[in-house]
Amino acid sequence: MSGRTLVVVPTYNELESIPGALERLAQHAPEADVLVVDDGSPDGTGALVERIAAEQTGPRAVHVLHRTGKLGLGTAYVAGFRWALERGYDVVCEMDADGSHRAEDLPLLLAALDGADLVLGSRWVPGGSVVNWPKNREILSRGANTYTRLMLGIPLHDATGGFRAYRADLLRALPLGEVQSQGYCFQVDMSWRAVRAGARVVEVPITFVERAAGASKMSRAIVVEALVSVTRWGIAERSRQLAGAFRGVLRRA
Ligand SMILES: Nc1nc2c(ncn2[C@@H]2O[C@H](COP(=O)(O)OP(=O)(O)OP(=O)(O)O)[C@@H](O)[C@H]2O)c(=O)[nH]1
Ligand SMILES: [Mg+2]
Repeated sequence: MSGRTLVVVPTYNELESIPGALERLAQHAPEADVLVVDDGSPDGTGALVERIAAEQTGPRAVHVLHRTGKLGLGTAYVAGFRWALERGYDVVCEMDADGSHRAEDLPLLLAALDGADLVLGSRWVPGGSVVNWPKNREILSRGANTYTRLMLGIPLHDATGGFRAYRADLLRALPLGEVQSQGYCFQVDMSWRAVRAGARVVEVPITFVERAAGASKMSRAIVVEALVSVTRWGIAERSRQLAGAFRGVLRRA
């Protein structure tokens, strides 16, 4: 899909990874502007991105949104989405800074947006893959996605992934102020809200590469948040469906 595109990249201590990520984006998606949302990284990621932004010579602009401290991935993305909507971007993408999401896959996501409102870069559809991921991470991710699909009844194979492209119109239609989730849960929350809003959500295969430098921010708390929320949402959804069916039976009786 054409139109002005912004790639939102959240960072917390990604000093080693962010220069390469920005370089590869310039190479593979030269028209897309970038917004790095940095949570006051103690390693100086924010200041480094400021320097890189000032040196840009190509067609794209690099911006930095500095936040005061580590406020979480969900609020970082919501802040980035708001920033994009205020500036009239047509397409807003999410991408990690750590090299796991390959800039060369971004044009595939953007192309698929022609027939969709939200495109998910997916590890768990035919053609998708993970590189250098420990077996336990793969089992966790596959398991979490199967559980999410069954609990919520949505036909998505990688609702926890954070490499995606949104039409700005969809983001405008979703109640961003209501989204409390962080971590993987944020990605599931947004996918589910999109499906319930009637959006066209499609998945395209990506190759996901384990980070080569820096530390993961994945934690037990992030996994528990996702598990608890998906279970809660699933039960609420089933109760709604049951109540609807029950009302139907009563009407017919
Ligand atoms: N602004 C901001 N960025 C964050 C925060 N937590 C994580 N990030 C960034 O979000 C992206 C994904 O975080 P990762 O640590 O790679 O987490 P992950 O991809 O789920 O886990 P790994 O597979 O271990 O890398 C990276 O670019 C992080 O720097 C946060 O609280 N605030
Ligand atoms: Mg990562």
